[in-house]
Amino acid sequence: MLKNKSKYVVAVVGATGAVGNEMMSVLEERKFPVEKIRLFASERSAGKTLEFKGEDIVVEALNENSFKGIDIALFSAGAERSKIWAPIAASSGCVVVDNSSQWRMDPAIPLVVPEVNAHDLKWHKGIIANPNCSTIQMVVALKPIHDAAKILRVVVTTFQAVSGTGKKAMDELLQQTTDMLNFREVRCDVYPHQIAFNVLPHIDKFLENGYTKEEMKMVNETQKIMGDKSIRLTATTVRVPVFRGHSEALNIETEKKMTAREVRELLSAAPGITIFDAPEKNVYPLPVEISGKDDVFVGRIREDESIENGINMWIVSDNLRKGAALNAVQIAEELVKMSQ
Ligand code: NAP
Ligand code: 12T
Repeated sequence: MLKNKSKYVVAVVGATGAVGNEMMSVLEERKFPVEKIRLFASERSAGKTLEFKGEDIVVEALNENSFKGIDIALFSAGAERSKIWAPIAASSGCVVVDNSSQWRMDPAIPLVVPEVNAHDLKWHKGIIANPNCSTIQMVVALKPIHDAAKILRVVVTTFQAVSGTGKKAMDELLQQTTDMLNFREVRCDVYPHQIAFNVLPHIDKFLENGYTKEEMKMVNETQKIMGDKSIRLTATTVRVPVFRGHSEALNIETEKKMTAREVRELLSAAPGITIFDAPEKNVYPLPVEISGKDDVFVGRIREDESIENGINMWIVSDNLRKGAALNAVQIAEELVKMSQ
């Protein structure tokens, strides 16, 4: 449990990465009560400095004693690191908010999107899992609809930015794009195929059932966060040559009929959602427009005319903000509220 303090010692594990860097910005912007920040990354980065609130902070490598005196640790250094270090941190009395996939489906660990299931924070035992980026933005939009009309089934297709994979993937998209424009040969290191000027129906590893891990994360994490195993969901996750911002096309079937107008009104009053839905003015959410913003943006809301009770919509959010760093900091903010 987090102690009641006016300021906290906060660690960012994976501080040199795409998500870790964003975590530092979000902590600073939202004026999280930081007494002291400690930054961790691999041994390769130990000794480097990163700026937090105008001050240069030295990056450290992890060791068994690293977490002594730390109140909250935001982890974003990959599942293998979380597997080893999150339990060590938790046993030093530190509360861990973990961004990796390591603990998400562990029944003893809450998986939280504050707009949806902040109540699950009550039963944490030192580690809280932050969901997958594609799941987070989707459940923010699904929750109000589920409460109003009970969702029976969701069919989702994602269009995911390369920043979801990390810094190296952003460099690869930039490099391949410049190589293509200069008639040079393209090299592929991060993805199995060229991502520049291409679309890859493949995110994370393939599983026995023909789906990717990313697709199955969307199924399993949605049921856990919404606390409802009866929601049926099927996903196709696709990588597109976009730097920041995941887009998703959703088809939602509900028990109770909702008109497009009712859904628009419901979502515009819901926390964390902004509606961009004026097709007559070419207004709909776009990754380049919402990059760096906090909300989940929803547009193209319309009835599915092929079934009785169906809604189609388009949702876009910044995968490094709400999809990762912002959601983690919001969880930490909830923990602070609960401790007071
Ligand atoms: P990234 O840009 O590649 O950064 C990886 C970070 O991990 C770097 O700070 C790296 O440090 C650090 N690291 C690597 N090996 C380490 C080690 N042995 N010990 C300590 N630190 C180590 O990746 P990213 O996009 O920020 O993602 C990082 C994590 O966040 C992954 O677990 C990923 O699954 C998760 N993630 C979650 C979501 C989500 O859906 N919520 C979204 C994106 C990412 P160096 O710079 O020293 O190598
Ligand atoms: N492979 O947090 O490549 O489970 O975009 C998030 C993003 C895993 C995760 C990606 C990934 C995760 C990606």
